Amino acid sequence: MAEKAILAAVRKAVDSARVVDMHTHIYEPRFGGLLLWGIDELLTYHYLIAELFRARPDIAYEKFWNMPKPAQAELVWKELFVERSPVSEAARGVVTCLEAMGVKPGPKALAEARKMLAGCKVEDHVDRVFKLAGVEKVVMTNDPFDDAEREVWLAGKGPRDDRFAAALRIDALLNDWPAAAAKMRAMGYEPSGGESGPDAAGDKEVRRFLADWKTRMKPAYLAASLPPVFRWDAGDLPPGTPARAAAQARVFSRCLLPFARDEGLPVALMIGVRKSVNPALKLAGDSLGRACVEDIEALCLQWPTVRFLVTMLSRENQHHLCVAARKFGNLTPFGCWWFLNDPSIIREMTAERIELLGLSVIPQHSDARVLDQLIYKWRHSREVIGEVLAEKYAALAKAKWPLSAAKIREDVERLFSRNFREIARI
Ligand code: FIX
Ligand code: ZN
Repeated sequence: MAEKAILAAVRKAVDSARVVDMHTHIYEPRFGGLLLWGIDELLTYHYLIAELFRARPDIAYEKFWNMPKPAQAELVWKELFVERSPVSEAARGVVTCLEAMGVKPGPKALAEARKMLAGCKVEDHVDRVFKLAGVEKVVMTNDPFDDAEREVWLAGKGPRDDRFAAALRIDALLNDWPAAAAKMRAMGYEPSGGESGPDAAGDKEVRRFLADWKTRMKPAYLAASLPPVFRWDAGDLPPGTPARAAAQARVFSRCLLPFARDEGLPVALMIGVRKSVNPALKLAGDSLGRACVEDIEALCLQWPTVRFLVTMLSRENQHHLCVAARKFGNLTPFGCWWFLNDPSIIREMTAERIELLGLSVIPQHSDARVLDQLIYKWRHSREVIGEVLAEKYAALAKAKWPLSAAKIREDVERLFSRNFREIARI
């Protein structure tokens, strides 16, 4: 194939690939208000709120939080889209969404978008956004410790929309054992043990809890977000280990990992978040820290039958994570998470992943919190991932390797859906 034809074939394959988005915070419409959508939700996304306070550090946090959401959205629009050009990734994302939905981008677009979406049925908007984003299926983030969400699951309101897979998210169990144990007791479980985690009987109750929610949710994987430093092995607790770390290690090694192994469930670990570095920013107040990839290597070595999906929040961890994945076939890096989901870093991460791991990675997830974000998060990512892939195929062609549009399509499908489907067995 001539280079021009290759570039066109790669661009076509990447832009038309049907995506399975393995990590989002969006919900099926049956979850009601938990599914965020529309222009006011787009503008009050926590990424943009952080950027608003950079543009207007004079605004008191509480004053902003006490404003009704439409007023918050109007303030973000004024400061980041009218007073300034929306050049940041999160702001440009809103512009991409507006343009894709047929709203003429510009200072008047907020009013026009509100008018266009007013009275729109959420189910129709789901269909429209999935089509515009080229997304076939998303994985939700489902937290049994969230009271509002738990009610929906317990009510058993169906039928489920099979475009939305579940993920059983158990941060609370790992990162705040005493509070999780209290909630489990209120749900009718007996997680015996103390501040430092469950005892033997408590381990059984935690596994019963996990089994009940696995039956209810039918999750694609178990998921947890972890701080940069975390303990996962109760066997190596030095004397004087703080109770919180001891509890985390006990729940991880005596409940979560054996359960995942026995049930054949993949474990998705999102590592490196430092919660509430600036509490006044609420969801926008989290930051990151460099984690220890050696711990992930040890985890993969000790649990060889568990399939680990790992994303890390620090740019400095990415290369070592790729090398670790070369050592362990049960480790698959995924996504350019959160502060890494920017074209300049997606380009760097995708190139080093393809160079070190070939087609055996999951290059992206959206982390969409607002339904409409699927449009921009995937359009922006396809743009960059396509450029990186085109360069690799052009180099193959230069060395006279035979290429075809069909083979390129097949390769691209692995990256955008097949690798995840095979790991999650969905
Ligand atoms: O832990 C997570 O799932 C993170 O992705 C979120 O907590 C975070 O707020 C987010 O949405 C980042 O994109
Ligand atoms: Zn997330």
